Amino acid sequence: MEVVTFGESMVLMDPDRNGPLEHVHRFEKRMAGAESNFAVAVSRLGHRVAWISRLGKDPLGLGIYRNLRGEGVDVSGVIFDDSRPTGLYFKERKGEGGTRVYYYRAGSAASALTPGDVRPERWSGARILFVTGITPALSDSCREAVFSAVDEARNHGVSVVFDPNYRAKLWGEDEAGPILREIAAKSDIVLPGVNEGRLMTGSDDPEVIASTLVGLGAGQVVVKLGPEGAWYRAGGEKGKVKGFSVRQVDEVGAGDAFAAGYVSGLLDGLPTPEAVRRACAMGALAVTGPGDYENLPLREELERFMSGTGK
Ligand code: KDG
Repeated sequence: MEVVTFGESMVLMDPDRNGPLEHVHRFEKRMAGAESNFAVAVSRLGHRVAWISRLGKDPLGLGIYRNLRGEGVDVSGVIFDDSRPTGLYFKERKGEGGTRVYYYRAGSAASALTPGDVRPERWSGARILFVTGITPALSDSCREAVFSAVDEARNHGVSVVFDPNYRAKLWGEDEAGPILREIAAKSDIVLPGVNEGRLMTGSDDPEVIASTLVGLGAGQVVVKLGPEGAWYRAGGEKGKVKGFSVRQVDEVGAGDAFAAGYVSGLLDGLPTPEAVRRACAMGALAVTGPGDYENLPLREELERFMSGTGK
């Protein structure tokens, strides 16, 4: 397995119209979860990826499991829990691709993940471990699982890629800031947005965010700037890469796609600015349609988009 990730996936209830949820009556059932979105993206780009989690032993959990297996993601490390449900989340559409989320995930199967579930023998041979700042917000045992996996990865020479993915509905900034900073300091690659950068460093300036995180111990930092592109710092190299302009339909999932693009660029041995450009293209494509992972491209589609010959 080249890439390993773990975290919570949920069923997403996606409304058929914009506006306050109390007036929406029809929803489409979809799949969501930052790490599984990432895993699908990596798999569609042609790399081997394993996703580890706990799912409820219920139809929602089985649907997620089958869906990911159908996407070519290795799900052999998934544990079904018959005492806790699969998590659920509702999206509210605010127009122009903007969203608000409502979680029904407290006490979910995934929130009972433990360090022992992410056993290193499962991922021997892996080059990358991808973790997000959502998992440590879910429960104490999830937080322990993240720290122990990061330490194990480092001991085994596996590069740790960290997307802070701050979710205000799960925890407050005072609690999240120090934890996210601690994980970032142990990571080889950190992929914050500007808000997450501010949370971890106190600065809104991408260059300062990157240099502060590197000063704390992070290897490389790529700060996401949305449609404007990204600012990177890797070794002695730094600079800005221009983004891609698309019509945004649903903003959720862009960061996961970005991370997958960057990781796939690294696995393919691309120079940093080109890996960042691929990451930006992935982020752009992810927002062009509804759903958190559905619009992720196959490698040929990504190449066509990046060469300007179509989506
Ligand atoms: O990055 C997208 C995810 O945030 C979404 O799919 C759901 O994992 C999710 C979360 O916790 O918000």
